[in-house]
Amino acid sequence: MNRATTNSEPKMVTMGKQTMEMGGPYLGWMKDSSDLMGNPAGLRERMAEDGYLLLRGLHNPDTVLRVQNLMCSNLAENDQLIPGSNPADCRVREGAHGAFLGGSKALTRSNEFLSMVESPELMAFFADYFESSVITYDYKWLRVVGPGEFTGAHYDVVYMGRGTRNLLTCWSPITSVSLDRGPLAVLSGSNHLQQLRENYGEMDVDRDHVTGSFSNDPLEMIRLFGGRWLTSEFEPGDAVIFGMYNMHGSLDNASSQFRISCDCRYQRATETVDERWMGENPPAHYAWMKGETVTMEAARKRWGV
Ligand SMILES: O=C(O)CCC(=O)C(=O)O
Repeated sequence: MNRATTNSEPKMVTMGKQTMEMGGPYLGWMKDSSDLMGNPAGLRERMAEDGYLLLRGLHNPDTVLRVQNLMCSNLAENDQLIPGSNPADCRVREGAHGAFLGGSKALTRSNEFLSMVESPELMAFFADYFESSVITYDYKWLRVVGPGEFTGAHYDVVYMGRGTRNLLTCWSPITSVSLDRGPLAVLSGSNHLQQLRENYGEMDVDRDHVTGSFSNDPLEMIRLFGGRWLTSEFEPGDAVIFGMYNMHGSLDNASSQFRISCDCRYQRATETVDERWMGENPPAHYAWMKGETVTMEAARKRWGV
């Protein structure tokens, strides 16, 4: 079930400032795979087909709400919200912007946050999925996305591909995310683009000094690769899990509220890890966007895409 408002007016949204109609040729709903929870073989099969799993209530919503509370209080204390407004509404103060809080120790190492993204239930879910003991990267990606902001289309492998490629991203909303509040979007069929895996998908942003997003133009992506963008509305507790070769980004945050979400990584404990994301002080990206950088446009010319 998707949580769209159902009225007869076509719902128009934007991604990278390009307008698309919800349910039209370029944008549709993600498939809900929640009915497969408890059936790891079914989940793996769905993942192999679709490249993503939308799972409602994967996290305990109360645990997520505690993180929401922490984040909203932090935004209020830092004068990012409209004075006097309810912090839980995340109403953005004039002139305030979103922030990437990946690696922030105060937030991502807090008990509240770790109780959500390293909960015994979540680790057990991944252990069942992988049929193995599992680990999660110590570094956590935490995003506060402001009005007008969005994420361009990319494969995660270009940012974290030095260990096993059998690494999963778990994207989790911390606030409610309506269609207007910049939800995650995936490009259907993008997990089956063999050639793209072999050129773009072999890139490493720190080694190659290349900007990471393949494109900020969602319609160009469809012209090049076919498929449709798929998205959903989300509530705390929901998650979307996908692999390293799933093209994704987000719709524009067209609301006046921050969208808060996190994306964390899980893999078999027995496989190699990308050391940039491990340890008490993960090195993280050490060369990306530093010094001379090759534009994605130039890299794409070289690959002929
Ligand atoms: O939340 C977003 O805007 C982007 C998320 C993302 O790129 C990821 O989960 O890998």
